[in-house]
Amino acid sequence: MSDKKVSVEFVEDVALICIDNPPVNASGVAVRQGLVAALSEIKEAGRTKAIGLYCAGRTFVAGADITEFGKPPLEPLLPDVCNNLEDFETPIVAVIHGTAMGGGLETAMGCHARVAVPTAKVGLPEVLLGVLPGAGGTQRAPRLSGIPNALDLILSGRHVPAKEALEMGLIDRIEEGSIREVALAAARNVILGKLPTRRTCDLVTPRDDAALEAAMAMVQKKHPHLISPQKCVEAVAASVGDFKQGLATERAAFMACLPSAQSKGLIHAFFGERAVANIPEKKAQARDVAVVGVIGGGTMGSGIATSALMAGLSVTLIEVTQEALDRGVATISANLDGAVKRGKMSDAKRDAALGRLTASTDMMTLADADLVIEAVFEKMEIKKDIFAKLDGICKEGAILASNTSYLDINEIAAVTKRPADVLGLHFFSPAHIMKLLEVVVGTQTAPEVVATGFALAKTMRKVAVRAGVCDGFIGNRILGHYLKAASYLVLDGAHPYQVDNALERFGFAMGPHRVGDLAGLDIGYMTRKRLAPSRPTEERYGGAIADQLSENGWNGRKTGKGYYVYDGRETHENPDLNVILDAERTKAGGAPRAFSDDDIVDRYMTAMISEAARVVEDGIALRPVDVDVVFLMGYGFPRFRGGPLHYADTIGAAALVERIESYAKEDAHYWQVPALLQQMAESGRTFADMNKGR
Ligand code: T1G
Repeated sequence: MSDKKVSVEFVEDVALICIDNPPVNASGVAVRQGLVAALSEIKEAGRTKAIGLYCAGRTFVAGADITEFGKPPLEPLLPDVCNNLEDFETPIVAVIHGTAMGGGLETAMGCHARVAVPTAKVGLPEVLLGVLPGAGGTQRAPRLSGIPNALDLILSGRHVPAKEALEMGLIDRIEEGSIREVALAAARNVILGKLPTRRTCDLVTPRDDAALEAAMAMVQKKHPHLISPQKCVEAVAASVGDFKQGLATERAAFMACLPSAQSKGLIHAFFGERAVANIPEKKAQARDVAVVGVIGGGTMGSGIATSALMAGLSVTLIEVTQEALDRGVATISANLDGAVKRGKMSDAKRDAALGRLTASTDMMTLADADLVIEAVFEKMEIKKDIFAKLDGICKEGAILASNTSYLDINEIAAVTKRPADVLGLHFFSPAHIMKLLEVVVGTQTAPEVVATGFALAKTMRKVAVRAGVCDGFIGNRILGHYLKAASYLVLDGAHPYQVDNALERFGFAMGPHRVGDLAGLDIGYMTRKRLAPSRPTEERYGGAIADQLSENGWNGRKTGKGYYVYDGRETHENPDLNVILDAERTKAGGAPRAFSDDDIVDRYMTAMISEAARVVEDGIALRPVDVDVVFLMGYGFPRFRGGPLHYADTIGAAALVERIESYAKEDAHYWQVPALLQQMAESGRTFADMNKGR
């Protein structure tokens, strides 16, 4: 197959330019060079009256080639290619299918008209990568659709369906048919005067200072940490003036964002969410899953059932009593209503989903399920009893999964005669909203069962990360470790509110105490009691303050009081907290001292990175990026920082080792240098190096 990315086909007085650069026709340098060459070829031929530009494969250009970011720019640059298209003397019609994103839509806006098939979507999602449309998008979109629409598109990064794009003025027509035929017909319509064309740069953007001011205020409030949203607004503002000056303003803004750590973090996140699908079992044949059994209709079970129903699967929900079953069904129904309210599904789809739900108190109903997910109490004995029963009930080849958040999958598998069909599917609450799924692989889990877990995640529009078996797998194991660091900070003098505020300024959606109140402080309380027998004697106990809160019945939001007091939608400081802090600090015998916000962030992050390094070292996570994706998708880690181990590379292993060694002077048991980090400090290897090619 020729590696030519762009071809020209002459059909009488029409020329068709076809871009063919799988998988998504990203406009890498070969595509850009090919487009320039195609225009020269057409000019040379001299007989063309109109041009149709379209793409082969599943989509129109999905954007600039993000893999080129951070490397020396290769001519011709995309902005120049878009200007070449616009300046070309023969009218060009872009024909859009799939998703014309970023540089793809910019390429289309550089053309003289745009036609889309009904299923096409367009967007300018560059802000999600920490940059902004850098090939004229901030100047052409406002000229075509006005400043409010352009700001909506550019600041949200959302995918706009063809019909809405037509209403916005981004496209001119919607036509059915095969892409090449639509392109040929569109070009012919130009020649017949049936499809008007114009240079976008000749249009004038209507002033709208109010929209610009409102947008700037919104991004400063909503994204105080981020650079590119404000730069987006500034660039769009320039679109009311001279076009070439506007392009220069856009270029400057783009170049201010591109080298930023934020953009590097967001791009790491983008590729990371795809890299985690690269597992050893990738080639194994996943089993078909049409009917999913869910045991337990509590928060998790009903959330999992909702997610499966929304993905088009049939669900059999099992509970022990009719009352519990009714509660589960009611929760599922409420979850689906919420999805309709959020515009995630239509009424009809909601009704169809409920039609696929079977609810029963009889486990025999699971006999024909393809995969069963147990989501009951986190008690090993209860789970073992259920898996032993399932083993006898479920058909051969059915997969048995536990939603346990930390228990040993191997121990559960051992009570069945089918350990190869057993794995962990650890969903995150609320399961019908959170995208992360830890697929926990037991020592005997068969490759096709792992592959089925990943296929199920894709069906449920979740991101699966492969995890080995240990207490807490990837996320909760690391969480348990760094929460101890937070508790030591508080015992040593930092106020819980200062810890929360410092970490929220770092970029976390919520600090650990606010998260604890939201999840329920009793969860941590029960975990500490569960782990108490195995806690090493030399380990400093940090849970006394949280224990006091739980023993007072103050378990957070659900009880109206925890670290904070909750009054409806209002959150206030807990006036009884300081007495507990003083009492427990006195009991601990330390001398409370002040910590700066930086101290707090450094200790918290160093603790997180240390345990994350051990999780990689132990092979519980396949790669560092897998840990990053777990924390980005499941623990509110700030996306622009790329995840704990991407962030670790910005500090450097040697500096991290130094920090741990200095902290170890206070607590040599807790602060130990992970062997992997020590090796990295000596060799200069980075976590990014460990991700390469894996
Ligand atoms: N560059 C390079 N590779 C890309 C890519 C891109 N723009 N988009 C996708 N891929 C890879 C992806 O990593 C995966 O690789 C494969 O293609 C399939 O992707 C100047 C500067 C288009 C909605 O942000 O949103 O233009 O894992 O699994 O689910 O203003 O891809 O198979 O090896 O996501 O069908 C702006 C990013 C770029 C769009 C398709 N564009 N892409 O989703 O497939 S910046 C974007 C997407 C820019 C200009 C600026 C999605 C998709 P692998 P996939 P999908």
